[in-house]
Amino acid sequence: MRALAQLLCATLAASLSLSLAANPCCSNPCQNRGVCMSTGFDQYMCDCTRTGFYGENCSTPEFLTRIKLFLKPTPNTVHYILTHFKGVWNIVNNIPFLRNIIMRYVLTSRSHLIESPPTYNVHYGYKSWEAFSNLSYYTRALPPVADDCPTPMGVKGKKELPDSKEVVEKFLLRKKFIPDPQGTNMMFAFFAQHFTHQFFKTDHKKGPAFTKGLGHGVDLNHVYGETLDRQHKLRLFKDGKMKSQIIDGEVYPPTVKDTQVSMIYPPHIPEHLHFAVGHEVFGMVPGLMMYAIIWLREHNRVCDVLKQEHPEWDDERLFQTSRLILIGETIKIVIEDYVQHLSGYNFKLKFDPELLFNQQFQYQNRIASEFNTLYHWHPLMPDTLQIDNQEYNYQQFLYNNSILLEHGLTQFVESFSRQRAGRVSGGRNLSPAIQKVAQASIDQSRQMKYQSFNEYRKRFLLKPYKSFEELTGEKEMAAELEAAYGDIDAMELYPALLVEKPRPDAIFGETMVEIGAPFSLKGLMGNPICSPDYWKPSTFGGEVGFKIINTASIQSLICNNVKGCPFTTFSVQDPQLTKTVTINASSSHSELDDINPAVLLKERSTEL
Ligand code: ACD
Repeated sequence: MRALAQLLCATLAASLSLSLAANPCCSNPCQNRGVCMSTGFDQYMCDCTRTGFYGENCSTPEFLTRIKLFLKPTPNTVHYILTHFKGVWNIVNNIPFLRNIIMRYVLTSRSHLIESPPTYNVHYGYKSWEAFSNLSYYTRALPPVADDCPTPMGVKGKKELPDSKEVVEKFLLRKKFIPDPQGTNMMFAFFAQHFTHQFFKTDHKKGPAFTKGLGHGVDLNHVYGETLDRQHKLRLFKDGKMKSQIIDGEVYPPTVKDTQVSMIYPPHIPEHLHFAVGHEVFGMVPGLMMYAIIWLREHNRVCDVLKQEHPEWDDERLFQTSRLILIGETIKIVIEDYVQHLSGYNFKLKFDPELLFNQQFQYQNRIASEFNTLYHWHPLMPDTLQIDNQEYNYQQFLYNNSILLEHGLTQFVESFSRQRAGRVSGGRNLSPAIQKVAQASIDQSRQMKYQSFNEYRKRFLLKPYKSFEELTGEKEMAAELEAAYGDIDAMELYPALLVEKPRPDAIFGETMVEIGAPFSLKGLMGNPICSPDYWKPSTFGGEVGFKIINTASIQSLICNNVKGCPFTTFSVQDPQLTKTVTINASSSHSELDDINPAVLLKERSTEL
């Protein structure tokens, strides 16, 4: 009897110790992007294949790697060079050969950091056919922390993470609005929100790790609808055009009643203001509806241009070709205006798919969860919106399409171009009106088992921070963060991105750019229209369509579609420059086609 009891105890102890033995990969032993694989319950091996490193933990550099590491400047040095020496960059920008070499380097060095084809997702921390083929998951840059790890971040930090509400209140909430030193304006903020809603489309019914955006990139589903059914409801089926209505002589989207397209509007909004567009949430924010209207007008304008060139084409071909042109315009604007603005570089970025034609590059993309989380740039939002000298708080602004009709698009563009957005990194700049969104980002990151901020830094070739002070660049928040998290290696990705010390006079800290840029450039250039078989005039209806893409800018988009061609950029300008000068308000949109924004700016600045 006694012997039996002893045997039982021994078996129990053995099985207990087995189940308690931590998964050896929890401590992230493999360095330099080596892959950790458990071998038995308490052993692991690191797969260092093609990392340029070897050894048990892939920590010894090969000879060539050693030389590369020695010669490679730090990201902060590169950033400094790119954001200074304006005179030198002015020369480089004007020598196509040099500009191309540098742009090619930017594109390849960034996109090589993105696995393509994609690898992990929330349920698969190892390669699997399911993770590759199931498009309804967001992919992952790093596998999730395994369920059997001793702490939420693997082995580092406390057993429990600090309360997410407290994290938001202590470190993210705005005390006083901090304007972005790069001068980012609300035209930028709403462009960002509008543009990213085409590929950040979390399927809340399935959970934060899933997306409804099966195109995983710039497919303009937010203009045309995610499904064929929605697209067909929004189309006119004549001359390739989308349905629209005329209000006070201007083009607006059709109503929900006219299209039977589902949109989210609260019951108190009158039916005639239920505008129907590609994305069902765009009725919520008039800034989003403004861009939806502009792109709708642009689509129908491009159809007119194409029809003139191709009277022989049917509705379907005009529609499909216009869509490809608008995708091209979007990518051009995003690289040359939007990313250019964010970067603060004196080097002039260039959208030219040909730069990659002699490189190894996969024309495919999969949106990563971490990219979605990183892009929660809510500190951009000011406390109130100012339109035409009228101030709107969020309650007055949201779901209020009537203000679009009241002020008109010209006034919207002018006002948003003037209003400064908030700085994103540096901490404590989130409007209380949207604090719930930030809290949800933290909660969802935890649900999706994100690895620590420092693991993400390593994944994107950055040195892990050694202390909270190094992360924030100050002492007060650093001490409070240390008390909350216990260990810098247990700091979470999202709050860290928002409290990180910004680069000098910049909107972001180092990590936001060094992680954000690879996802962005891979996503933009991985679009099929950038591939050698697509990137040619015939894809876009000939030279005329190709030219629309190659000359697109945020200014030309506005000029071609908003009455009076109000001046715009993605940053606030000298107020002298931004005064509206109506250039022949009676001009039809197509007459404005050839307006060159550089000339416009020059004309305006000399006029004033
Ligand atoms: C570089 C270029 C400069 C990068 C500067 C800032 C990048 C920071 C965050 C991402 C910025 C923009 C995102 C734009 C587009 C997203 C497109 C996704 C398409 C699926 O140094 O590399």
